[in-house]
Amino acid sequence: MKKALFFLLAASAAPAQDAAVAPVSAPVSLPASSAPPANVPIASANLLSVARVVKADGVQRVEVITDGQAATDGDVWNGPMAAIIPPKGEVVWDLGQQVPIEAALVQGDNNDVYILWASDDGTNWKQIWRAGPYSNDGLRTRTQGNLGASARFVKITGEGGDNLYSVGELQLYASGATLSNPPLMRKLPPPPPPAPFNPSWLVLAVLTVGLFMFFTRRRPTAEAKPEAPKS
Ligand SMILES: [Ca+2]
Ligand SMILES: [Ca+2]
Repeated sequence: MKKALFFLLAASAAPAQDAAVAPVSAPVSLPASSAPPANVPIASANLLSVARVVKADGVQRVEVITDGQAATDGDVWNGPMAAIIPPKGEVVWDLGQQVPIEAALVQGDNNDVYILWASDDGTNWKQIWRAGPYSNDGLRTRTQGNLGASARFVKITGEGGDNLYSVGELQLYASGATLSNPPLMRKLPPPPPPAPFNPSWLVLAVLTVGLFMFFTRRRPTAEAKPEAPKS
């Protein structure tokens, strides 16, 4: 009984916390430390990461061109991390607004030329970079700075080579300094599939076991000595 009376007195003596809360409608001034963080500088971003594809007729896996991932250089030209662009095909992006383009990175099939185009209106185009062929096979990364371009629309096309075009990644930067540390994730190629089962090994194993059992059972009879004639 004394314990219950103690808690009753303690509760009545405690300050009413709800009364200390400011009304919801009261103006609130945040301290300086609560200000939102500064935006990530656009100079280090891939301008195509927020672009919209407006044309990609006949292109397979167009989404992998701007997903920020690239296969290891030397990977097969038509693997799952590369978009296949048909001959005379093109991929066109809308960057949303006119932006400066100072540097670019493209990973494409080694034996072709990949051309980067820029446009202010999506109709009149000018070449701003021709990424030439590469000596070694497979997907290969090319980079270029000092482009000094500005565009709202960009596109990439393939030319020359063997008429088989693929692009694993295309990135555009507002600063050439981004080329030293591009926002790019390299992925190792998938492991090769297991070797197919060769039935000839099974046939050889069965024959070996069969021959062993055959000769093992016949040996006592073949080696049995003839019984000596009785005198
Ligand atoms: Ca090619
Ligand atoms: Ca990619």
